[in-house]
Amino acid sequence: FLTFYRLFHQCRKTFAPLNLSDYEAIGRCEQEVPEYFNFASDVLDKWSQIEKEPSNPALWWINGKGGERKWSFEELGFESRKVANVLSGPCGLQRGDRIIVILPRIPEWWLLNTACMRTGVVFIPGTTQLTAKDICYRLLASKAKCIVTIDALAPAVDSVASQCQFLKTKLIVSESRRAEWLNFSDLLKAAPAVHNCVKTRSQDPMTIYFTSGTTGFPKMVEHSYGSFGLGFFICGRYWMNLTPSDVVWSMSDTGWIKAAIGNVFGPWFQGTCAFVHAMPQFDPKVILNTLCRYPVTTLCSAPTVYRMLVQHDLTRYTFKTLKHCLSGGEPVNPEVMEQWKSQTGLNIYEGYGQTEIGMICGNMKGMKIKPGSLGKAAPPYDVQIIDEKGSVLPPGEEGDIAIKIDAKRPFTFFTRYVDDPVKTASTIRGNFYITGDRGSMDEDGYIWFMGRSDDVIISSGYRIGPFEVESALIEHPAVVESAVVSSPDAIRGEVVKAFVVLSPSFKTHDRKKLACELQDHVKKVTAPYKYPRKIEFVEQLPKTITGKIKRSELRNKEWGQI
Ligand code: BCO
Repeated sequence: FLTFYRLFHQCRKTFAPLNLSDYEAIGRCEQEVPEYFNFASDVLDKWSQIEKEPSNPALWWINGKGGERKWSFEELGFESRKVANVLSGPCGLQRGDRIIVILPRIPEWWLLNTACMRTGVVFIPGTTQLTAKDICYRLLASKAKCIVTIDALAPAVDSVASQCQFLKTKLIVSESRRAEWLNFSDLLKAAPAVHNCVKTRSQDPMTIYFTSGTTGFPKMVEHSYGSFGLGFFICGRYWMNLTPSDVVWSMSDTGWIKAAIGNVFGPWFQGTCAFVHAMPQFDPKVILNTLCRYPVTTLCSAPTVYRMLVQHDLTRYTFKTLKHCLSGGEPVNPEVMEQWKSQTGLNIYEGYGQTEIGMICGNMKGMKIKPGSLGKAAPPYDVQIIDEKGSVLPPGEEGDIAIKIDAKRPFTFFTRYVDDPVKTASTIRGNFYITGDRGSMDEDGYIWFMGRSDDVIISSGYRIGPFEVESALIEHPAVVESAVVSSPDAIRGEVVKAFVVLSPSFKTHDRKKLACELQDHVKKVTAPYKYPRKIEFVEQLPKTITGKIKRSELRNKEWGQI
């Protein structure tokens, strides 16, 4: 059937306009966003009809143990149409339904992502570090009808499934069968190959990310077909500097927007190969050896990864084809850029953005890099530094990093925090969207990051809400109360630090052992990346007159500002 299918597509190749200059004009807001847009049918299927030279695959996946899969755009189309039929057939999903996909870096994640676009099912990715409690919260908050995961996480899902009244279907990606779960590969084998992609409006919801804030549990950031698909064109072309002959390796976990930028929309808009290493455990040597063995031209990673890589003697490695390096998710220090450059000859081009708004600043290829700066505003954004009244500040003055929105929101913005209009509205001050980050702009328009204006912790590129960690800690009998703040760290930029007040019966316990016990406890209750890497036991916490914990006082002490 595949041979027939290929022949059929071969015949269609000449009728395949993919007008990238239109998408560029839309990305720059020089052309209206089309009423209808679907990345699968308007971009991926168009690439599959174009004779590309060189014929790089669309997806190149390896697992480091000999496992490898390479799919052309055509094969990606073929497989993802079958997955679309799995979703709308046996999984019983309809357009607008929501699906939670918690998968490691395996090819099925890319198929499901694409299949959701084809069916109009709203894709909600999650990191595999999520615990049963995190999963339960996400299932209830999103009202997802289906969840997809692997063997390792199926017991966690089963342990909470009975509490999740909206959940109808569990789909497992596994070699073995599990009771009450549909098996992905069984269904894929039986699925028909023909599927008509739904026609989606640019404003239709496409994906939801759970993202942490200062208060409460993670909020649902909703993106549309326009904001997500069209929104990443400029980023892929100018920041990532991608062409059809490039091979980009973006290391992000599949649960974060960075995976969408670096592994899906950024590369695939430009016809570029997305290279993926399964890498279940982070290992700098594996990264360095992979760069020596595979023709990766573009590397995209969190600064923490670069910090870990420069601990090694990089001159011992000869990277096969690497020519462009990118970082994002947290600030990269000038020293690390310097070390990377002196050992590899390559610059690191920093990009800055958020789950809500994609990439808003960047060091585009060819631009002068000012180490330590986030670069300049990226089209279509007008980024400014403003004061608390919403007035633009002059160069050099510290204020809120904000985006001018004028009459209408940039089309690249998230549509809303689902079920939270108050929170959605709170991001706007006058004519500006407030990022929650503080910074300044220099005379040349470069933005300099200073820190968060709230209590959110950015550690190793993760956005961590202190409330989530404090809520996990309080579940331990030793903890009376705690305050969680950021603390400086040479490798991770900042780490989570918990100030803990112990209950009387635990005061005589071995503090070192107790700290480890609390760390393990947090890793079990919530996603382990949030665990407090530093713990200090205190008699009491600083509080306001109304009893509110003064996290800022503790944070300032950590960062030496008191
Ligand atoms: O460091 P530890 O060993 O003490 O702890 C680690 C893990 O060992 C532990 N853990 C993981 N799974 C566990 C577990 N413990 C118990 N049970 C389990 N099942 O938890 C800790 C997790 O920390 P980690 O994820 O930082 O691990 P690691 O191996 O040090 O990874 C380093 C990085 C740099 C690869 C990782 O931190 C990372 O991927 N960071 C980047 C995050 C990212 O992509 N952020 C971008 C978000 S999108 C965005 O910012 C918008 C931009 C437009």
